[in-house]
Amino acid sequence: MGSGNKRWYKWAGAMGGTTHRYFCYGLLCASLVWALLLLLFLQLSVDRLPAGTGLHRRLEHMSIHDNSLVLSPVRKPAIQWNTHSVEKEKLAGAGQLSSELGMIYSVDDQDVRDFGYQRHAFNLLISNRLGVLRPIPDTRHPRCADKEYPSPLPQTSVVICFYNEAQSTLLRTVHTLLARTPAPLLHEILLVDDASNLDELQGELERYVRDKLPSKVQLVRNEKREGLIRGRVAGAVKATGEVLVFLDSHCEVNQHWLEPLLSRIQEHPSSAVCPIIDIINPDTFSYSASPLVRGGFNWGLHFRWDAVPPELLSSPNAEIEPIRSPTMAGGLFAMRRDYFNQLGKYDQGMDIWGGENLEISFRIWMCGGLLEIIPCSRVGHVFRRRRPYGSPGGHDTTARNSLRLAHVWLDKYKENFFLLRPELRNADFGNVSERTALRHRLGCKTFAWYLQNVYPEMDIAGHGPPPRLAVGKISHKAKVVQRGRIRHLAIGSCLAALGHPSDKGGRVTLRKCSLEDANQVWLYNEDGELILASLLCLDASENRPNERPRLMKCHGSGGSQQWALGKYNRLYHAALGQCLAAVRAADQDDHITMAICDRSVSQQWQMEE
Ligand code: UD2
Ligand code: MN
Repeated sequence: MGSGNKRWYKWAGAMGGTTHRYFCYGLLCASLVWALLLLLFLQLSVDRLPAGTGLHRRLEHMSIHDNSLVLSPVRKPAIQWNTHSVEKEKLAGAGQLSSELGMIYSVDDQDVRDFGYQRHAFNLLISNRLGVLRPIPDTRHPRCADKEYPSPLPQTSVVICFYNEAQSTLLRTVHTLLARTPAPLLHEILLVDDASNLDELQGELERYVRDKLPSKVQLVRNEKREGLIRGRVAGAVKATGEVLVFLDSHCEVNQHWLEPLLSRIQEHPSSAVCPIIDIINPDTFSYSASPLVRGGFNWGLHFRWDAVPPELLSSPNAEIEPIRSPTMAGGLFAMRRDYFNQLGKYDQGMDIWGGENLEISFRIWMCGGLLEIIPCSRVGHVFRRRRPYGSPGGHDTTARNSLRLAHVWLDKYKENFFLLRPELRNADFGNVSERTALRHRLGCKTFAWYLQNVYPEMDIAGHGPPPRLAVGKISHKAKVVQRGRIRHLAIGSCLAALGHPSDKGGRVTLRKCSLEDANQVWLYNEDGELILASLLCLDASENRPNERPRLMKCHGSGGSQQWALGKYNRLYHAALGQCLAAVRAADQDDHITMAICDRSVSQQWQMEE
């Protein structure tokens, strides 16, 4: 380019002065005419694009924001509701997400995304773009569709307690409930606001509930922050349905989720039943099926998922029949309202978050009830990697709540807990006399009985090997779809490790393409991973936009390691909403970084054999 320019000046300079001037005027006029024609053409093409297509939206955003070079302050995310009808949902089928749903088109999009990760620990940009109702795959076992449920079934009050939940996830929880629950079974939905201070959850939410939702949806406000435990009790006290269902505020219920729960409760009134909790990925909002697992715990009094013991899976119908579960995860379950009250609701001395799920699980089993997972009922939940909120005063409420439950329910086995948490032996946990009185009043069995009869797989001494854990690294071997070098089209060099390809955390760079160099050989597999030299995966952390990607151990769970070789030769990173770019800086070495996708030549790559 540079040498081309020099040639042009030489040629122009060789011409006479006047000729030169006329030539320049001519050129200027011609350019103006061309520019006008080009503008006209662009306008016509945009008008002809169907509204909502990627390009249309893209241009719309660019025309508004392209000149805003100054970073704008974090703004309240604007929500564009996709008013999707159930009919439309059926027509669309349970389609997968467009991989470009998280694409950042403007500084405003970037703001929404950053604000979302900070306040909610998930990709708010995608959540907002999904609208209030979207198709999700029917993840039930195929034989669940043949099951028939008795009629009538009891009416249900759904209690959803929330604190600073994003409006889009909260309303999607409500709209999926309205769309996928038979209306006669849904008595009411109680939204309990635990004194949130997010703007969008104040007047705007109140108006939405009043004007856009049926009257069976009600908003109840806690005067001060109570935490999810007392918050749920406040909802349960207001509820008038025969059955209570508790849900987190970022769920999407699936087809026929309620009928299997209610019919089991009808058969067995003193039971608490849970759906299988499907996974909504916090970075991409993709919805995927969870395997059939059950609840357990460890002596640190943390909930964990366990594999279902094989003897419970021996019957031919095991995958569609209720499975007894020693504990519940906590957020999603149903039980009769009278049973919930008679069993002592929750321990209202517990604050904010944690421990209540094990407490109610032990109480159910030890006091004569039944706790089960119902595989034909499925509800998706956004599983976040961190809790985005704290507790007032910054207290560790989980430790205090766990102490309360240990003192009331664990008998001598609380020693196993203190063995792991010696610092809590003399810590304050308030007064539990009401709860111990409740235990006596209900004539509950001992914790030794629970361990022997409900959770015999548990290591009683508090050491030794834990039972088969369901979670952990599932080694995966995704099919390779392409193998080769990744060439930067404009620069002509290939993507390679900056250091040794086995250096974890190492950067990537561009090198002269060479067929001999193993350090330039990438595998692209059906999980969207880009694996260098069969060793490490190209990884761009979801919460670090505009930064340089690294080579990391392949984790097999998408998100930070999921790439799409997409339109305009770009390497798109769905979780981040950005594209891989090579930056040429005069004062610096070239470097590879994540950047807002802009179709420029700096972002064009090609994978070649
Ligand atoms: C899991 C449970 C959750 C609860 C928790 C232990 C699932 C899917 N989730 O945590 O229901 O049992 O373990 O306590 O099993 N909230 C309030 N006020 C607060 C804090 C939270 O209303 O002060 C709401 C929050 O908006 C959400 C619900 O309580 O709707 C659960 O909180 P979470 O989603 O942060 O908890 P999670 O899923 O990590
Ligand atoms: Mn949750």
